Amino acid sequence: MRALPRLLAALIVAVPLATVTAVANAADDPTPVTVLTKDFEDGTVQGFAGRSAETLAHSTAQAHGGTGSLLTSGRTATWQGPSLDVLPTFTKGTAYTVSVWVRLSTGSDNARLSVERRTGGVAAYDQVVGNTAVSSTGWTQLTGRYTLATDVEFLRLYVETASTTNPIHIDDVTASYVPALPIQTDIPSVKDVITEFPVGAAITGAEILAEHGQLLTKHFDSVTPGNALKWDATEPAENTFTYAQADPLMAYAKSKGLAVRGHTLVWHNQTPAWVFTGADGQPMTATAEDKALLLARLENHIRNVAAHYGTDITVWDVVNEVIDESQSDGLRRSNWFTVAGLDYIRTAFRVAREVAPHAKLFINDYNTNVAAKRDFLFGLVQQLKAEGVPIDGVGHQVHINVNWPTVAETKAMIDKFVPLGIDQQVTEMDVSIYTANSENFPAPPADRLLKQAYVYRDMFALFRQYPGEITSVTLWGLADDNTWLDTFPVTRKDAPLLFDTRLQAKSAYWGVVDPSKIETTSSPSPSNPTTGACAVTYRVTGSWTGGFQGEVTVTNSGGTALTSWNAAWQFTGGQRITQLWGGTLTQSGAAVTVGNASWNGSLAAGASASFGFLANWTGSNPVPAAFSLNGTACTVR
Ligand code: 9MR
Repeated sequence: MRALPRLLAALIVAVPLATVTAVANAADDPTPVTVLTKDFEDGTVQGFAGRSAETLAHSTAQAHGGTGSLLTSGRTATWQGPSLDVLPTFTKGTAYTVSVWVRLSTGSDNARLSVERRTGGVAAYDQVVGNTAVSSTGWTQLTGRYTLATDVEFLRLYVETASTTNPIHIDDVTASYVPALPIQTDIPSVKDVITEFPVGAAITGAEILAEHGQLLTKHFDSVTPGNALKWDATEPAENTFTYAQADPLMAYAKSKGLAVRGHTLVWHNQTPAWVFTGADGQPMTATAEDKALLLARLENHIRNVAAHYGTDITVWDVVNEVIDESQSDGLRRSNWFTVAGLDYIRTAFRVAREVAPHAKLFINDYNTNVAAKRDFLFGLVQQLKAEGVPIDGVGHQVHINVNWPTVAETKAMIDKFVPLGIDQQVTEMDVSIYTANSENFPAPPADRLLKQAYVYRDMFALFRQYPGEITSVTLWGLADDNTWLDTFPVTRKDAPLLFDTRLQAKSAYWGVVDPSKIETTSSPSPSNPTTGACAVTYRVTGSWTGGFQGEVTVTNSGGTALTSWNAAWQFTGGQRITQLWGGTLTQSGAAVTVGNASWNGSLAAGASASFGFLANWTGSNPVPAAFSLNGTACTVR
């Protein structure tokens, strides 16, 4: 059965690379389209209103840009603040970058930017930017991304605070989006190339829409709802079960023939506080009474959630992250464990098997490549299986980075569990481009993307050596535009997946699909001859508060043709490039280096190449004084 798909895969992989890169670059105009601008320069509140009985007024006491801002006073609760109807402005499935400048009239606090949406009269609240320190001494920008995933009849953007009700100034509110690129349809589908096991992606609400849905169904065999099946989403109040988040994902998966990994029935995170509150209203402790109540709640939860989806969910992460290798017995001191000991795990598997006898039942954890953690997990699974607890498999999350762990450690992780004769699945794989919390790249550096491609190549090659043991591999996200690593362990843009923020295949994708293409999809190219002479034109083609667009033309005015080039300059005003086209970007502090793109590296004597970019600035935006091309100083025109 396997030989044929492999042969087909080999044929499909033989697509010439030129076609591939051409598609990625053709329609690539990343100029954002601005759909909302509120500058409060016309003396009005520009359509803003309160969320309750607050007073909104135009103000000239403070202004971020120009002379006016919007002041919201008379707040009697922290959730009250300026709000704007964005129902006519936001379209379902489009990812908006939203920005609001905030300043308090007195004191300091944390502010949040959120969206309230209502469907059928039921309200839900989406956080766009979490708690951010704000004060009366300066302006703070709250900026984040928001994608509406559902049909709504009410949609309002609002600012609130965490603890005080001091008046709030806001100014320069904007929302913009970068038009979606079509997905590449002429590259091999990951699922056709990897035939040893199904390959999946974790998804959130909006990832079944438009281009995201197309990317998902082109490349993947299965999905894991990233948050929609967790306890806080499915049973927010005792015995009140809601499937509003998961049902649309499940229906989509079913209609497209995607398998579903159920994640997760029991976890210490994203579990509402009521679960661990005793009948007396106090936090549960290790009493017989509390334990009985907790296990009854657990049983009721699993009976309802697992039964709701029946045979549509073929694999469940029954318990998640129960190991803590810093404990002498290796068991996480969660509320579950403190109140119920190991019985919570025993109960969870027993009930899950009863309600979902068709499903494979998994124990899932991260850092299972760390020897101490791996060995504790092994010991626990061995013990529970000996007791007859129905564990079918171990889930390795595989949240790793470009430097860690080694393939050998990962191999040891898999080998360890082979003697148990159980399934193993890679459940949440991603490969961060960061190797330290202190790093923060404005754009993924080429060398990190290359390393990442090798990691994906090597890890998939390893997994494919275990077709009998590894029964699926799931990536924790679809593309770099939506990854949990953007806010963990610190807030910064990460790029840990196979497709970039515009859903185009990265070198990481080629690492999985056809490693021979990695080098050719990564630039700048290694050969980098110096040039005799050069000229540079630098133009700011558009500028707005906090941002600008630039265009650079480099000319080879030496006598020798170049096969690749590298332009470099310093941004002395703290400007940061956020997107670049027509080249490959590395920015480290003030130092910017742009290498050629795959199609414009050849520069005959006298020939020019251009690239463009979007950047952020604050304070001032000085034009760089000097440029070099392949290390040679250039004339600035
Ligand atoms: O991807 C999930 C993210 O959106 C949530 O904010 C986060 C918080 O609990 O959980 C993420 O998923 C986690 C998964 O459920 C279990 N392993 C670690 C994942 C990343 O935190």
